[in-house]
Amino acid sequence: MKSMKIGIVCYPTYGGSGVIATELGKGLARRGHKVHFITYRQPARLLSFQENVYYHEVRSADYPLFEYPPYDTALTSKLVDVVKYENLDLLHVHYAIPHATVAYMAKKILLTEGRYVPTVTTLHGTDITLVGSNRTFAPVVAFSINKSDGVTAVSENLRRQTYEFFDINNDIEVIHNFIDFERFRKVNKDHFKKAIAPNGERILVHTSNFRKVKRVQDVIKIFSQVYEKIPSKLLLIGDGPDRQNAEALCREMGLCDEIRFLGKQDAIEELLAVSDLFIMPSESESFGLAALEAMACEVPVISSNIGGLPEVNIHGETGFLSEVGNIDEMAANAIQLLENEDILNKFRVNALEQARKFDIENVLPYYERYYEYILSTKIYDRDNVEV
Ligand code: GMT
Repeated sequence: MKSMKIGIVCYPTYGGSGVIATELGKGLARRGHKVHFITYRQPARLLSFQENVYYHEVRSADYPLFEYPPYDTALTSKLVDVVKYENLDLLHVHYAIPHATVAYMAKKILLTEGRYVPTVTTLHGTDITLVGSNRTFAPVVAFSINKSDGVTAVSENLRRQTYEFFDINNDIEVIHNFIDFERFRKVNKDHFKKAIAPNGERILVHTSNFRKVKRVQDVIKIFSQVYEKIPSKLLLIGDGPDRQNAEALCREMGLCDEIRFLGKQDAIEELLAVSDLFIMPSESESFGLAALEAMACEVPVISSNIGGLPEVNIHGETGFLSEVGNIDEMAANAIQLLENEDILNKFRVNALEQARKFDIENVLPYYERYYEYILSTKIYDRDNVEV
């Protein structure tokens, strides 16, 4: 396959879309493509040197007149620059807002100079389900999706929802989230286990950005029911707006000694490696990358039956799914699994087997073929303007 020069635009934060974008870029670079990341801060998973990886920082202008620094304008200018001077073949933007819109603008500017660059937008979830469907953004989101040369969604469910919420006349290809087994696999971390659960207690775990949509309080309430029946500990990994409320609930329930708030952690896989059960009671979840990470480390999942989660977590095989907010059922399912070592082990094996379907090594060629297809279609200008 011919090596390509690909620009990747993403949020550099700990969120799932940034993680997927960064790992995708690193994976493509390993396969010989030149990958240029363009964003406002070095992405969390891009801190060490890698062959074929480049990073371009976007700096927003600061001026007393601007109450809100015009990031979109700065990003557009940077994209025009990088496409021109690094001679990029394609721009792949992650998260529709504002990236798909900015990519369209950059493409149009470049067209005025006779330079064509196709754009691919990957929809990750909240850009459609929470933010995108907001009236303020909706017309711009729909327009930008329609003007992208290629559009991918991270689950069948997200694809369906995008067509339901917006007036979309573009094809949407489903390319699921993926996992790197080099990193996410069960490793022996017995010393961690002894420190966290000194008396052989079961370990339950939840990782998220502690936003309302993650329903972290439900995690604590589920744990409280499990704890009544089974000696256990709960690890809460991540940070965000709901952490204070979660801490207050732990105090109210008298569970402070059993629940540990670990904050943001880099080596999540080491904590997953000692965990018995992953809890994801989200209100909305386009895919549930955190659940996949757990499954790759042989941890079964108790989750809500929402969004793309049923495409990842198979009910009665890799874990259990319940309606959002059905804490009693989630707790009962958790207890059923944790009580029986044989069943738990069976679910562990199934979780790993299911996770293998999302191996990054299989997904990378999929993206390459998709890029090649987009490059070969060459719709120079979706507005039908002569160039
Ligand atoms: O989960 C979050 O709130 C972060 C968010 C993001 O865009 O960074 O994650 C979304 O994208 C992930 C990667 O594609 C998906 O695995 C998550 O399910 C999705 N989150 C939601 O839909 C709530």
